[in-house]
Amino acid sequence: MKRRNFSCGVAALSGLATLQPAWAHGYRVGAIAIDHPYALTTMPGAKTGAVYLRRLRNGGAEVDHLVGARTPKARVVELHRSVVDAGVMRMRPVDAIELPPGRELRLMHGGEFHLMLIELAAPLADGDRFPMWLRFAKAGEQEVTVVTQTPRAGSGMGAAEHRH
Ligand SMILES: [Cu+2]
Repeated sequence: MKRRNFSCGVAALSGLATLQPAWAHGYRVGAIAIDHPYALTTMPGAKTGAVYLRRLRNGGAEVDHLVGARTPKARVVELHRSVVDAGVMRMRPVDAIELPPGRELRLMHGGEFHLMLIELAAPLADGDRFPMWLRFAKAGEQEVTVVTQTPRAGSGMGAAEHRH
């Protein structure tokens, strides 16, 4: 299952690279590099949404953790992990996402981790940009701009993953 999710993420990545190169954006805080924060569009009336990071890289020599996030777009942001439970994909809040030294992690739709927006102030529309602060245990806090985009037809994993 994990392998299948990974190839799905790669497919979405290549789609972004060819269709919307102008959207690529990145940030750095301490030893942590944050590549392309994005959200997927939500249905009208939706109370939850999700934010993803194309890549999170710890270039330092020590482990760090993503421990939280906040944005004016939602009352609360939770760190979520998708797990397969008796054949059904479920999301569970986690306290932290580990970033081992010298490693990179993909937090893409269809993947293992995402940032869940709880009680959205308004639905997320294609092209919306909004600020989010990511908090790392060691590196500290970094403001990023999240770009909202429509999932590519055929990737299909995002919608399925977000049933609570
Ligand atoms: Cu979630």
